[in-house]
Amino acid sequence: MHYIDVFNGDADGICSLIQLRKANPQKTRLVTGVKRDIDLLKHVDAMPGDHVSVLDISFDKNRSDVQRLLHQGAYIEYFDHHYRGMPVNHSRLKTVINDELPTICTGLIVDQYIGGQFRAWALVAAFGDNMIASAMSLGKDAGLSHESLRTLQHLGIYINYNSYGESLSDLFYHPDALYRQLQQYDSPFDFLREDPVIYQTLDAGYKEDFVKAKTSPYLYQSVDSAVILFRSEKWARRIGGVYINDLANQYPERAHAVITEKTDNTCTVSIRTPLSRETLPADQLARKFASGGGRKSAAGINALPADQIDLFIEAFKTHFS
Ligand SMILES: [Mn+2]
Repeated sequence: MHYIDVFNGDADGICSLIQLRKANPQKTRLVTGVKRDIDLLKHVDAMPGDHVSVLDISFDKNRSDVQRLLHQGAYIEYFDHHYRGMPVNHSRLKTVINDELPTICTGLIVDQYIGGQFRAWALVAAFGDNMIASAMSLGKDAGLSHESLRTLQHLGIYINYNSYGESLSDLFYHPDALYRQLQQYDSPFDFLREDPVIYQTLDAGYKEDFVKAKTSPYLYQSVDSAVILFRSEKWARRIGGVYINDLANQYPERAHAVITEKTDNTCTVSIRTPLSRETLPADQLARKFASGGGRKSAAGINALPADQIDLFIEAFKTHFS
């Protein structure tokens, strides 16, 4: 009987699994990837009695593999906050999914599930998913100072930043290696004190990429929405997703899209609903395109054909005006 942990390579995925495995230690096989690699369950095969834990990847995108693994005799526990779609009922499947609230991430769902035992890691997860208000209020309730919370926020942003790329070679750290490093510490504060190099590396990379991001052209800009184009370069593939969070925080009235060219004549698109008017869900717009998906406040399209950029911009303008 084997344990297999399948998790998104971003801060929310990594910090969700840290909490789960601290609360329930097991020797496990890890399956993860870049942030946009979300149909991860297709890489998993199970034997009868195997335990598969899935964190922070859409149930909707993995449903057929959930059914296949159940058929193979696996037990599955599934924690997530992305679009679920049609549920599956099975005695060996346990789902802890909340795709209703834009203020809850997988890290906070796992935090509730294990009774808040490793809360600081849950806060890193929430900051990574840009759920600042949730993280701040939960952190203050836990008695953390504003300065400590800022520290966790930076760590969340940097781990999230590390997960963006077209392939693993764009990343500073492979998410499974990063998980193994972080997992050694009961608290992110211990990690930061005892192993400062990872943080320093991501901090330097982030700042360097961010300076370059600011020079990127706007394809469209109005008072209530903005679309930015990033060329196909390593730094652009890394910074796009966190740069857009920064813009969303800076201009809460505005909807944002960052289009990043890939090497195969398609683009990835990141979309953020205006924080101050969460009227029209971003995932609704994203799902109008073949490889689109995500959440109400943050969504994306994994492979938009380059010749559909204009089509997307029109749909984006209509959706958010
Ligand atoms: Mn998440």
